[in-house]
Amino acid sequence: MHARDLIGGLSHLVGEAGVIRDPADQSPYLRDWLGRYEGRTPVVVRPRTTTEVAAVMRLCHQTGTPVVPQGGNTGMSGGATPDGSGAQVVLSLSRMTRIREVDPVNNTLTVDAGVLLADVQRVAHEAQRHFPLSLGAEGQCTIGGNLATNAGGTSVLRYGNARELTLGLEVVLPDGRVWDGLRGLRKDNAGYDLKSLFIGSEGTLGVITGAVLKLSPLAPTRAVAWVGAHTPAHIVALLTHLQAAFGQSVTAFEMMSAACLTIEATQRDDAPALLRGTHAYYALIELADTQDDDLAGRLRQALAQATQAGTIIDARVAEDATSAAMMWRAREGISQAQVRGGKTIKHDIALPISRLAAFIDEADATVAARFPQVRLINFGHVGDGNLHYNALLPLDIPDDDFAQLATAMNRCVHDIVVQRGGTISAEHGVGQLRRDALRRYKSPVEMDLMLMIKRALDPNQLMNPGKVL
Ligand code: FAD
Ligand code: 2HG
Ligand code: ZN
Repeated sequence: MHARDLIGGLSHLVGEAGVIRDPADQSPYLRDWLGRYEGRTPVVVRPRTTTEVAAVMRLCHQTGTPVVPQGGNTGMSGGATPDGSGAQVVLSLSRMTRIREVDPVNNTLTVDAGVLLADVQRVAHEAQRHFPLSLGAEGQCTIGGNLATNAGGTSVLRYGNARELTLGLEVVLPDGRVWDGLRGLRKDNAGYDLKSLFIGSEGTLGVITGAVLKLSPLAPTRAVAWVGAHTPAHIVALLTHLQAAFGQSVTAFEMMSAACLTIEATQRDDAPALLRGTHAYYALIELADTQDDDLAGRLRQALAQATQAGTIIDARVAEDATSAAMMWRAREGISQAQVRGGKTIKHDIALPISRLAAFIDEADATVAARFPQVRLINFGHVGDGNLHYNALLPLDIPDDDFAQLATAMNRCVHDIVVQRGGTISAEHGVGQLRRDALRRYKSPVEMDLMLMIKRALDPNQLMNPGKVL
């Protein structure tokens, strides 16, 4: 089908307001958040309902048109960016923003896929409930994108990742059929777990149009602390100490190396909440509970014990909500600071928590020897064994040199991760960034199983081609 006829057909299905034809208006949909990938499209199509998504997918199926689903376009692996062919339609869910049902008795919230994560959190809160998925991009990313990438974030330690927070799904299949799996059930073993298959499939198997999300009770008492330590091994020891003392109340446990805070040191406004001295590593800890039995005081005591025992060097418990927010800002600003500070080589890895410290020792030494020109920016969700073991290079490094260095460094770091029983993709997805690495590290059996699933669900290879597999 000629592109003009395709665009006409799509506009007939979703209305003129639902198609973006003008290249200037399309541009925010064609470049990823990190500015690493840029593609082309004949049209960005923005349906408002599942019925419209189904009609779009039917037309694309009939015409052999490839489709790239997109939510808030905050992904970090290039998964939502079309390629340069100009043949792939971008299917944006951003106009599907309906809250379908709040069920406080079942503790569930049913939403369209295009609802922003921050809006899901807000609606849950208005119902006196908590939706615990939390990440730096929550004001821009959509629940559909969160599920498609099986997003993690800062409270996985206590509540699990996006998959564990989802009870039901609605998915439009590549041929336009709708699978209505919007069940709010906590037990459902009737057949294969299709929901889990679509979650984390990064738009390569179908379009997620709706979800039933699991809510938790509010845990209004919070205690937040900022800690300095000599090494990652000490930070891990602190995690064990706090989990023994506070159990499930340990909600977030994040680590960052000193370099993470110095990327844009001159622009910092959070310094008053952090520690006075500088330390090689820091941890940000959040405890949360349903009742107030001096959580902050008990945390202060536990941290004093850890200081006395030599596990950490210094600690500060936030005195109020403002200092707690400053501590979180210091942590969550790292991604944006990297974008401003240079070109970043990303590693989104996970290892068993017991092996994290030894991994960092080996990787730091190897990187220093082989890639002395990079500046390591190592931070992440230590409570989940997940590190963003990134490297920063000057903004003016030529693209070819950067690409060569990134390939060599990715290979070096991933080899160490895999040798130590870890994964090369923890929470950001594979997208196009880690597609080759996936092939390198997955066994032939695992690759074969994934390709069989892909062929069964998307025999014409129209769903997000070039991503994941
Ligand atoms: P997009 O970027 O639009 O898409 C991501 C992938 O999902 C693509 O493959 C796309 O094709 C697919 N997709 C999107 N919507 C659908 C749909 N409805 N159906 C099928 N496929 C779909 N991620 C974490 O896990 N943890 C973090 O802590 C975290 N912090 C971040 C902080 C910042 C500042 C930024 C910019 C990003 C962060 N991310 C993090 C990455 C990103 O925000 C998440 O991966 C998020 O879940 C992506 O949602 P999105 O709506 O922006 O998806
Ligand atoms: C975070 O944990 C995000 O802040 C982004 O997952 C990580 O910038 C990154 O690599
Ligand atoms: Zn992260």
